[in-house]
Amino acid sequence: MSDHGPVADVNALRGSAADVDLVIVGAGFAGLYMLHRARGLGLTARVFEAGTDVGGTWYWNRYPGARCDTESVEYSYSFDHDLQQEWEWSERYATQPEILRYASHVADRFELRRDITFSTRVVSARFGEASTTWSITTDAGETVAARFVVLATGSLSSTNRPDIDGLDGYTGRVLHTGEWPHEPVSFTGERVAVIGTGSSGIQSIPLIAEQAERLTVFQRTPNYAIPAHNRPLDPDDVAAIKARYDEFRAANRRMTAAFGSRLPGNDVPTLAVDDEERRTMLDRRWEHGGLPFLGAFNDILLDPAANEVVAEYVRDRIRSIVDDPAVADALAPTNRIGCKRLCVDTDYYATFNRSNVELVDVNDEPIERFTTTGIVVGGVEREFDSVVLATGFDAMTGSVLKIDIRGRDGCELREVWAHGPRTYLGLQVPGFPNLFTVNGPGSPSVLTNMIVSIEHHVDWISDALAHLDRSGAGSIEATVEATDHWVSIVNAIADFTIFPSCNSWYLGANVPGKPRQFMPFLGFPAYTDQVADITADAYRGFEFHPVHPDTG
Ligand code: N01
Repeated sequence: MSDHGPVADVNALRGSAADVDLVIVGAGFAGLYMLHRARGLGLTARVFEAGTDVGGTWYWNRYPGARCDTESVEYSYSFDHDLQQEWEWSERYATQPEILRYASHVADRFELRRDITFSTRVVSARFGEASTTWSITTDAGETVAARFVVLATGSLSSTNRPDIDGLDGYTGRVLHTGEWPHEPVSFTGERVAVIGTGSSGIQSIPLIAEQAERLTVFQRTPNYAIPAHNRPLDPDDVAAIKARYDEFRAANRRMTAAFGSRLPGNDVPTLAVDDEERRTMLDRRWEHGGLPFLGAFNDILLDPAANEVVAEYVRDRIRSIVDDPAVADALAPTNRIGCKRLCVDTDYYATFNRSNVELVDVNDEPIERFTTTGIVVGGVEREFDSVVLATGFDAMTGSVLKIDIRGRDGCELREVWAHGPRTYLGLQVPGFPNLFTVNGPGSPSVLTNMIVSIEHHVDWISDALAHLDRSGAGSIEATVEATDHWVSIVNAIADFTIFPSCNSWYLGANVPGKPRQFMPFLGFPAYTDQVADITADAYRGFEFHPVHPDTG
C-alpha cells in the first residue's frame, strides 16, 4: 500500500549535511511524479533536467510522426483522479506535441517547475559515508548535498550516433531523431537520407517522403511494423472509460505489458489451431492494430516454430502492400518477430511504392563512409542535403552511466556495470545506498506501459523512504546476494524466450562494445507481485543501515 502522508519527524532524522532530501535526475514522467510524491511525504527535493522544459523522451524526440505506441487513455498517469478525468486526449495514439502538452500541464497543475532546474545536467554523484549523503554536481558548477538520489533518467535518452567514417566532415544537415531541433524542419525540395529502420525511422519515413524531393532509406535490418489504425478518439468510448477509469487502470496493471485489457492476449498456442482459425485470429489482430498483435497467441515469444508462422503472416502482408517484389523482399524481416521491439506504423511499407523513395540495403554492404556531400555504399556515392540518423539509443544504461556515480568506498558504477548492469529489482545497486533507479535495467520497464511502471517504482521508492524515516534508519541498500540472484533470474527467464536470438537494444547489441546482456525483466505483473512480497517480508534483500554517528 502506498502511504501518501507526510513522514513524521523527518527533519530530526535528516542528515545535517544535506541541503535537500532528494535529488531527482530528469524531469520526464518519472521525475515529475517522483517530485510530486516526495513533496507529499514532506521531503524537500530538487530536480535537474538537461532540457529547457519537462517531458523527457517527449521533449527530445520531436521528429515528424513521433507518437506513442501505447494508446493515450492508457499511456497517462493514474495517480490523480481529477487529472485523469479532466485531461482530454484527441487521438487513439497521442502525438509527441500532445504528450508534451500533457507533461507541461502536469507540471503546472502540481506546481512542479519551482523545484526543477532546467538546462542543467548532473555530471557526478558521490556518496559520503561519514555523512550518509550524496554530493551531486552539475555542469553549471553547482554542488548539492542530498540524502537520496533518484535517477529518473529515462530508458531511451542517450542517443546512439553511429561511428561512420567521415560523418563529422559531412557538410549537409545532420539530424538525430532523438535530439530533434525545436524549430520547424522542412525537407521540401531536398535530397534526404534516413539511416535506421527502427520505430523512429518507421514513424518518420512516411512523413519525410511526403516533403522531400528524394528520400533514400538506408536499412541494415528490416523490422516488423503493425499498422496503428490511428484515429480520433470517440467521445462515447472515452466517457465509458472515464466512468470506470480506476477499474480500467487496475485491469491494465494485471496485463502482461500493463496495457491492453480491452483486447487481452489469446491464451492459445499458435500451432494448436488450424490454418484458417490462425489466419482469422491474425487478421483480427492486424485490423485492431498496434502492439496487441503479439497477443494473438500465447507462445509467439517463446516457441521459434510458432514465431515463424506469425512472422510469415507479416511478411505476406508486406508483400501484399509493396508493389516491387524485390523491395518487398528486402523489407521483409528474417529475424524472429518481437525479438526487436515491434514497430507500430502509419503507411510505412506503402511509402516504398512512391517514386521518390529508394531503399538501400546496407546489411551485406555497410555504409562505407560519408563524403563532404553524401554517403558511399558499395563504392557508389549518393549526395544529400540532409541526413536523418534514426539510429536509436544507448538504451537503459546509457543515461545513467553518463553520470560519474561513486558509491560506498568510492566504487564506480561504471566499473560495477562494466560487464553488464546489475541491479536488485531494477531499483537499487549494492554499494550505492539511498540511490534508486526508476525503470532501471532488471525491471520490466521497456517491456511494459512505461507510465504504469514509473508509477509503480516511484510509489515503491516513496514507501521505502517513508519506511526508512519512520524506522530511524539512515540508508537502504540492496544486498550483493539478492542482486546476484536477481540478475541470474533476469537472464534465465530471457533464455526461455526468443529475445536473445537477435541483436536488439534490449541486449545492448546495437551499441558497439556494449556488454551483451538482456536488460529488462520479463514478467509483468509477476514482477509487481514479487516486489510486494519482498516488501511485505521486511524488504527482503535490502539492508537498512543506521544513521552514521557523525550525522546524528
Ligand atoms: O532505434 P532502434 P529507434 N548503419 O535502435 C540502425 C522506442 N521508440 O530510435 O537494427 C546502419 O530501434 C539499426 O539497424 P540494426 C521503442 O522502444 C518508441 O528507432 O541495428 N544502420 C536500426 O534499424 C524503440 O524500439 C516509439 O541493424 C544503423 C536503427 O538504426 C526504441 O525507442 C517511437 C547503424 C535503430 O533502431 C528505439 O527506437 C520511437 C549503422 N551504423 C522510438 N546504426 C513509439 O512509441 C544503427 N542503425 C512508437
